Amino acid sequence: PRPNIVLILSDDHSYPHLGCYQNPDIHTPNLDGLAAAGLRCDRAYVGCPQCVPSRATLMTGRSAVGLGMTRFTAPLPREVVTLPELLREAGYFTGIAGRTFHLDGSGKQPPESDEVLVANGLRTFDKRVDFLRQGSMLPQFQEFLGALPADRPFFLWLNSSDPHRPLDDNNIPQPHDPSKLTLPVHYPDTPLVREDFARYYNEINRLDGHVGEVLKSLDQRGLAGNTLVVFMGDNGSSQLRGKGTLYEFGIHVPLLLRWPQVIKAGTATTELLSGEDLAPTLLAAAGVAAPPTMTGRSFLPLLRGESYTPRTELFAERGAHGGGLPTNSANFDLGRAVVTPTHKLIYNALWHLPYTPVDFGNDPFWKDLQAQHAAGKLPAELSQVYFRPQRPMFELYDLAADPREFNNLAGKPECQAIEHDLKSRLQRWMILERDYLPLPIPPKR
Ligand SMILES: [Ca+2]
Repeated sequence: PRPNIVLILSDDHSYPHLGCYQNPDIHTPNLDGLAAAGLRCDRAYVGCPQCVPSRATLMTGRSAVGLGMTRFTAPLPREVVTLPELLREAGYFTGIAGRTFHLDGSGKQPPESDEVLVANGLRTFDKRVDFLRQGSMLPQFQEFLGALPADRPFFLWLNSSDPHRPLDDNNIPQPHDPSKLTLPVHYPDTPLVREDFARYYNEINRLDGHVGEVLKSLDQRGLAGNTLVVFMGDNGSSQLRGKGTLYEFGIHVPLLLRWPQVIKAGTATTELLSGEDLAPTLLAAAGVAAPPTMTGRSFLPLLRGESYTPRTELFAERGAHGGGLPTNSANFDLGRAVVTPTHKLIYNALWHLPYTPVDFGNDPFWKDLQAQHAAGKLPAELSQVYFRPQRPMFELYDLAADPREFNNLAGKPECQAIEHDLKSRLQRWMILERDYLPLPIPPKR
């Protein structure tokens, strides 16, 4: 029989923040159990470091650039067909629930935009699925299960609100102790940074409990055996060099898949996987052909333990964020990145702008870091990374040798060949995706 599919998306969650990724501090028994019963992907990347465009990529198997979704408030064009629609056509009962307000170009729009969206029928998701809800993930999951027709497989996309900011205090019974955490390697170590980070871990622990409830329900209803469960982050953590950036914490996310009888338990892969690959993979799992317009590629062979041609590169895009005016690089930044098995090249088209964090620019730990930088109290290396007045136009990192992405190799004579190779790959992709940014390799004069 065709499998049911449950896709659980966490909101703002970078790769290393799960126990199963050898994180020594965080307590995520349910997600670790999911990984142990299936496939753990160690190098999965999303197409964008922000909700709306990344989710559009996941749902369509295409890049945000190719979709024309680089402005955060853009609605998905009606003519672009999404994963749940293709599954519905093939007989699936389909739903989207939980934190879903960014489907049609983000929730809060001014009346001037609303008017245009309504008059032109640009809010489309209620027509794309059988079951659409916005709100709390767990009760809506139960409601969906209650609405299931007896004779059809189902697809449900469940969107968690965790661990998105604001980070709640006291949200779990046994909170993480800030003083005992091992901070990420690119982090300054201050008491306020530790407190914030512990609160972030607490929200991931709460998310883990919710995932446990979902898995328990599937078990109790006898559905687990024929259900492919996918867990993924929609983009990286709202943390330093995370969400809104093309560094690892911005685009490298957790991805776990459990499918009894098909995926061998306890397996792991270091293959490069892109957010664009999710839709074609889930379609293939359901036996549905992916439309030729999808640029992602199915990794179903990896799930089946069959021979798989590895990706040699993937791409990511940063565009406008939220709905604000372009007053800083949190609201508006233009970047592109290419990632290979060993390296990453970032192209900052708005290199003139300093780094402004997304979602925590007013939080106490960031204000404190700003003050410490101004007083010359931060280590010089960290001051340079977080507070330089302008960024380089190009950044090239050896991801294995330099996981912090601090040592920019762009412009170094000994790295010229690899820099040119990565720029050429990015150039090719930008041409094919009809990117509007200037290409990274200009004509010779
Ligand atoms: Ca997000």
